[in-house]
Amino acid sequence: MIADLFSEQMTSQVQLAAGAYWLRGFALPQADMLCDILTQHFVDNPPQQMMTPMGYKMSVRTTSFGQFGWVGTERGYGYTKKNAFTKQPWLPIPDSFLDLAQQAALQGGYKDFIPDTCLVNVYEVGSKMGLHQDKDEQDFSQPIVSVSLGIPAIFLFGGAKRSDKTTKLTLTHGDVVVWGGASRWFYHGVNPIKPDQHPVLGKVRCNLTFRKVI
Ligand code: MD6
Ligand code: FE
Repeated sequence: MIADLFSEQMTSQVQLAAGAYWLRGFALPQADMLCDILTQHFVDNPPQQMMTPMGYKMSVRTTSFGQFGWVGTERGYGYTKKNAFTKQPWLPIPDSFLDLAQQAALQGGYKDFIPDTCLVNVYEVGSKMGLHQDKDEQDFSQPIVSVSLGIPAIFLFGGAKRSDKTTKLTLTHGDVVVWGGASRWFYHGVNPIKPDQHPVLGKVRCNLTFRKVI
């Protein structure tokens, strides 16, 4: 009974905009398992600091699963079929990750979400991501599903214009944000991560972002 009450408190759904939802605690039941798989993945596919088109190194470190992996270079952002670090194709998205992404999309009203990429971002204290739109994909009919693990982050969710007001959400271990439809192109970003400690991941935040590229 106490456990039930507790888990109810940890899960709630907040609408952020048309087609955008914050699913608090949605991934909590699977969160530790996700962390285990990630930790294994990092051994052979170590997260790398990507570049911005302006020639700066991003503060987050990135790796991927799926048919496509997200890359940032001085020539721009995009997707590649191979990991430039290992020269090998990216490993398939684990079924447990796919199930979670699909369930979260469904909760946001998006049916038949079959992502072909899972971007993994590793944030250390001070890592951040400036306000941007996700527009490196070809299929904008599909939503973005973002899963937070580890220490908290302040996530900024804005509107269609960079200058639109942003909502600040504190995302914690197991939170999921889904956005698509009218909000598929909405600006978003992550404030510099503050020092904290998570029992499983330690001093880092990991973020999984599922998308359909083609
Ligand atoms: C996050 N990441 O790591 C959010 N978008 O919490 C992103 O919004 C993102 O890492 C486009 C391309 C790469 C990203
Ligand atoms: Fe993004």
